[in-house]
Amino acid sequence: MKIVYCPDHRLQHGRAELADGRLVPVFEHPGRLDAILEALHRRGFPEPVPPEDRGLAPITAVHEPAYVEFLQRAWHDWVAVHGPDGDALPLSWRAPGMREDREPEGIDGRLGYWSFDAGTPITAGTWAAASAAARVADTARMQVSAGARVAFALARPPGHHAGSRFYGGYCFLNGAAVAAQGFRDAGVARVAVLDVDYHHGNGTQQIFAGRADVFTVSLHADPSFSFPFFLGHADETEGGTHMNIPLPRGTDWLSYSAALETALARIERQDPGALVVSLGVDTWEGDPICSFALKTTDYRRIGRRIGALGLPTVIVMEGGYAVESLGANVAEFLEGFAER
Ligand code: SS9
Ligand code: ZN
Repeated sequence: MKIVYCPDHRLQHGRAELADGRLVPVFEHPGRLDAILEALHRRGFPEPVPPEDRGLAPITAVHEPAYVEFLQRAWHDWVAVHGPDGDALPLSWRAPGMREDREPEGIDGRLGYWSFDAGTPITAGTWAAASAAARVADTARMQVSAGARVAFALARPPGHHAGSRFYGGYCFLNGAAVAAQGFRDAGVARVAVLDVDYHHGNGTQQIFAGRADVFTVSLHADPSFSFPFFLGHADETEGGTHMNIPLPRGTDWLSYSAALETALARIERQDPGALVVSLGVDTWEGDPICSFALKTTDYRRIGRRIGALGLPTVIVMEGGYAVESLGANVAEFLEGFAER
């Protein structure tokens, strides 16, 4: 198993997010990857390799250039108005009936224009960290295109909530989408993306909506009670190119495994030439911001089951906020994947 990693993830370390009516320390922080790296090292996984830099092309293959330019400039523009002492957080968004066609000029308006939540701070290092994460996913995909059976993109900030022209849910650039589009551009006719993060992969769904060449599937907490709230219901099939499996609070292995079988059967029917897995382990029973009930040993079973598809696979790290168990949960998944 190839593991790709870049220490520049540390450059994204927000001070605060708005959660449950309070500004609280961010849940998505550099210590998450420290914990995973340490667990993989201890269990004898191969040492990670650094990403290659192929410029902006892999990013603009799935994100609008104007959005990418906004991300590159946002901190600079924020500091010019508000100074460097707080994170850049949006406070206002357009509602139905308001203008979609006019990007505001000031940074406060532009933050709202390009985002969908107030939990995703932009900092001095956001662009550097998010673009490094995209390079990690791109390089993992290149490793698989070059013949590796599986590569793990050990990256943060995560990506599956980021769409072609919006950020939110701790995500800025969609690494799973970069990898899936990379497979397509390398000649794979049909690619599948399987998102097992607790949260619905709304960015990935939006980026590939209606595209028969990239089939996307997401298993997640029902948006009727969980973030991202406004996408992720079962009736969103995007003309047969997408599948959502929303699940209730308290979902444990018994019901999760049944949903996983449904997703895998659908992927097999699609007969893809490559698979991208959005791996979130915030489905763990002790996650501080989620409400599923999977156990550490369940991740081995999930990994084994996905690995049994036998597809060339890129695994992209997404969520998981219980730092004490992150390493074990990810390692169990990867070991299960590599079995057989
Ligand atoms: C927690 C706020 C939740 C969004 C979570 C995004 C997870 C990405 N009180 N904010 S995997
Ligand atoms: Zn999540």
